[in-house]
Amino acid sequence: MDLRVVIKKSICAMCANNCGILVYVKDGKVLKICGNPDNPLSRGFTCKRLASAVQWLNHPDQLMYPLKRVGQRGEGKWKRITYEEAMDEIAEKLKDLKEKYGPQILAVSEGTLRYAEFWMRARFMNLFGSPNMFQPGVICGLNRETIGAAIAGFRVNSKNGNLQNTRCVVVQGFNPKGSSPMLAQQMREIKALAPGRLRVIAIDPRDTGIASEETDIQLKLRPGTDAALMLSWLNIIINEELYDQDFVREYTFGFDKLAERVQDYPPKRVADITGITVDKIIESARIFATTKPALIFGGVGSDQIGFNSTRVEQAAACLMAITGNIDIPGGKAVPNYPGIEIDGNRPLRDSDMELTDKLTKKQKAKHIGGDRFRLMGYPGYEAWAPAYKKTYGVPAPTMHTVSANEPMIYRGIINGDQNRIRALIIWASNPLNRTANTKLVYRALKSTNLELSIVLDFFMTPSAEIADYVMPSASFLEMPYWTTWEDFADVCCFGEAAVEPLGERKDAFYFWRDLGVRLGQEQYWPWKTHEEVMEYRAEPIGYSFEKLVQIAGLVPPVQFKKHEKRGFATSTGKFELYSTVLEKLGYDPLPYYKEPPESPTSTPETAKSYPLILTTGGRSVPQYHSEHHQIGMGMRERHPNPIVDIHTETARQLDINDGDWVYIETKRGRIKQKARVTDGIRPDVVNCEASWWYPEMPGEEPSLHGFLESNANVLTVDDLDACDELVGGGSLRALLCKVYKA
Ligand SMILES: Nc1nc2c(c(=O)[nH]1)N[C@H]1C(S)=C(S)[C@@H](COP(=O)(O)OP(=O)(O)OC[C@H]3O[C@@H](n4cnc5c(=O)[nH]c(N)nc54)[C@H](O)[C@@H]3O)O[C@H]1N2
Ligand SMILES: Nc1nc2c(c(=O)[nH]1)N[C@H]1C(S)=C(S)[C@@H](COP(=O)(O)OP(=O)(O)OC[C@H]3O[C@@H](n4cnc5c(=O)[nH]c(N)nc54)[C@H](O)[C@@H]3O)O[C@H]1N2
Ligand code: SF4
Ligand SMILES: [Mo]
Repeated sequence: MDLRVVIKKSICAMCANNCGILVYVKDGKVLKICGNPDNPLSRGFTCKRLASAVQWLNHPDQLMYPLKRVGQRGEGKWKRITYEEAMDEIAEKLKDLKEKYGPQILAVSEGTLRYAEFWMRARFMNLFGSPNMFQPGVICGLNRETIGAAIAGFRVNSKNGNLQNTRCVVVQGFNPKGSSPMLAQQMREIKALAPGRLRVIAIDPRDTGIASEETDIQLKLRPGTDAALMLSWLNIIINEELYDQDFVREYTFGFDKLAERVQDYPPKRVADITGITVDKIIESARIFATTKPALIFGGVGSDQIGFNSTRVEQAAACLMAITGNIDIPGGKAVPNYPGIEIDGNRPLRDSDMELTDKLTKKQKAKHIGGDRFRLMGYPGYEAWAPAYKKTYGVPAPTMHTVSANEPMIYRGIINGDQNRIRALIIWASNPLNRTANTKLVYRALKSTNLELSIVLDFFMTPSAEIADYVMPSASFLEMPYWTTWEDFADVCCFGEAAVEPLGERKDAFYFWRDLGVRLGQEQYWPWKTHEEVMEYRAEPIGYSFEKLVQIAGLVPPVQFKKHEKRGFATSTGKFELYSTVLEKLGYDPLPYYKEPPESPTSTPETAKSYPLILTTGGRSVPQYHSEHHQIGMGMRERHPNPIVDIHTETARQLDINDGDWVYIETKRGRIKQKARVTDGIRPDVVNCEASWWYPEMPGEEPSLHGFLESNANVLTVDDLDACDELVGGGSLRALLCKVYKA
C-alpha cells in the first residue's frame, strides 16, 4: 500500500471541452479532482459535471470485462471471455468476411469527440481497406466544417473566438448555458465587467438565457428557417452598402452573384417565412453589420434541420466575410495551420497519422453515400483538400470531413444489399439513442444481415445490449491524452493516466493496434504503448512524454491578417462567396433557403393532425447526450427526468400543467417526457430532450433499458430526401408533432 498522495495531470473527457485537471491519487485510487490552472486553454476551469467523476468511475455498472453474446441479440445472455480470446475471434471473423466480400464491408461508427485520437481508427481502416467510417458529426457541426473547408479553407462559423475584443455575438441555434459552460461563463463575465460592451443577438425559438431583455436582441424564429433569415441579412447589408468594401474587393470571390441571389430574400418575404417582424430583421442586420468586430456562434440548432442545414452555415460564413470580420482581433480567427511550431519543427498532427494514402482509389469509391452526399465524401474532400495542403503545407484531415452515410448504411443492411456493411465496430457511441429514426436503426443492428457487431464502451448501453461483443474501455482517468480536437484547432493539450485501467478495460489505442497486428498491419503499429506514440508524435520538437504532461498544452499566439499574405486555402485563393467546390460537385454554388421537409408550409396535411413544431436537443449540464443517466453518480439525481418545454398558453389549451408527464407524438411514434411550462419558447414550438434511456430498466428485450420510452429519435426523420443535400445529416428538428397528457 502506498499512502502518499500523488497529483496526476490529466484531461477531463466528460465533454469535448477537454479541460485540464489535477487528479489526486492515493494507492491507485482517485481521491478528488480539480482544475489544472497550468492548462493553457482551460486555465483551471471545470464544470459541475466533473464533481461527479469519482462516483462515475466507481459506479457499479461500469463494464470491467469483455463480453461475448451467447443467446440471440438482445436476449441479455453474455459470457465473460478474456481480451485475447475476444480479439482473436473478432480478427478471425473480420479476416473471413474480408476474404469473402472485400474490406469495405467493415464500418466504424463513433461518437462525437468522445475520444481524442480518431486517427487510430482511420489508420486501421485505411490499412484494412475500408472507407466506411461514420459519426453523428453530420448533424453536429461537420456541415459547418466541410462547407468552411470548401469555401474558405477553415471552419468559419465556430465558437473558438477571442471574445475580449468582440463587440457583437450572434448566438444562433446555440445554448451555451446548457452545452458550453466555459463559454457561457466567459460571456457572463464580460457582460458583468463591461455592461453594454458586448451585444448579443440570439437566434433561437427558445429563450436560452444568454441574451438580456434590455441590451440585446432576441429573434425567436420558426425552427428550420435560419437560412432565410441569414439571406435576408445579406440582402439588407448588401443593399444598404453596410459591407466591408475593401475586404470584399480584395479577398472574396463571387460577390456579384451573391448580391443577385439575395435579392430573392427581401425582409418582407422572410418575415413571413420566419415569423420575425420586418423591423426586427432590419434592425438586427444593421446591428450585426455595424457593431464590429462581430462573431457568429452557431450551435447545432440548425445543423439538425435536414435538407437545408449546410446552407445555413454557408450563409453565415458569407455574412462573416462580407462584413470583414475574418482574421481580425475579436472576429473569426483563421487557424494558424499547421499550428504549433517550435524552432521550425512541429509535432505530428492527427492527419499525419491517418495514412489516408494507403486507401486505394478503388476502395475510396466504395464509400457509402459518397456519390450522393458529395461534400461529405471523397469527391468533396478531393475537391478542397489540395488547396488546403498547398496553403498550409500539411494534409487536410479526413477524420471529420469524410463520413459514410448512416441512413444508407442501415437501409443497405435491412435490405440485404450485396454491397452492404456486414461488420460494424461501434466505438464510443450509442446509435440507438443518438441517431434519427431509432426504430430503423434497431432493425439494422438486430438484422442477421449484419454478421458481426462490436461495441466499445464504459457501460451496457441499449446499443451494446444488441451487440455480439462488448469491449470495456478505459476512460480519461485511466489513459493518456493528446488532443488536437481532430486537427480543427491549431493547439494541442496533453494529459497522463491518473490510475491503471480498472478490471480488463483497455485504452482504445490497444484495441486498434492489437486488431491491426492480428490482421497483418504489424509494421504500421511499431509502438507498444500509447505513451510511445505520443513521444513519436513529439519527436520533431524533442519533447518527452513527461514534458508534454508538465506543460499540459501547446497554444501558439493567435496571429491575424494572415490572408493578406497567403490568401485563403481555396482554388481561387479567395474567400468564396460563390463556391467553386460546390459547382464542381454539381450543387448550387450559392446559399439558398428551402422549407424543412416537414412543416406547416411543406406538409399542411400532416400539420392538421400534428399542429406543433418539434425541436429536440436543448442540453442541460448534468447529462452529456446518452451518458450520465445511471442512478447513483449524482447527475441523474440532479436531472432525473427528460424535460419537454411547452409555452404557457399552449399548455393551457392542451390542459397540461407544469410537471405532467406528456406524450409527444409524430408520424413515426410517440415518447413520454415531463412538461416544463414556460413563457420562454414560441407558442407553436415544443422542445424535448434527446438521448434518454433508463439504465435501471431491464437490459434485455423488449425493454433494452427503455430505449423507446423517452428517446427523441423515435420521433425524428432520416429519409434520404429529407437529409441535408450536401452532407447527409438527418432531420432532428423542425418537425411536426402533437402533445397530450400521458
Ligand atoms: N434527437 C436528437 N438526437 C441527437 C441530438 C439532438 O440534439 N437531438 N444531438 C446529436 C449530437 S449533436 C450528437 S454529438 C450525438 C451524440 O451521440 P454519441 O456521440 O453517440 O453520444 P452518446 O449517445 O452519449 O454515446 C456515447 C457513448 O460513448 C461512450 N463513451 C464516451 N467516451 C468514451 C470513450 O472514451 N471510449 C469508449 N469506448 N466509449 C466512450 C459513452 O458511455 C456513451 O455510451 O447525438 C445526436 N443525437
Ligand atoms: N450538458 C451537455 N453539454 C453538451 C452536450 C450534452 O449532451 N450535454 N453535447 C455536446 C455536443 S456534442 C454538442 S453538438 C453541443 C451542442 O450544443 P448546442 O448547440 O448549444 O445544442 P442545444 O443545447 O441543443 O441548443 C440548440 C439550441 O437551438 C435551438 N433551436 C432548435 N431548433 C432551431 C432552429 O431551427 N434554429 C435555431 N436558430 N435554433 C434552433 C434550441 O432551442 C436550443 O436552444 O453541446 C455539447 N455540450
Ligand atoms: S465536463 Fe466540465 S470539466 Fe470536464 S471537460 Fe467538460 S466542461 Fe470541462
Ligand atoms: Mo454534438
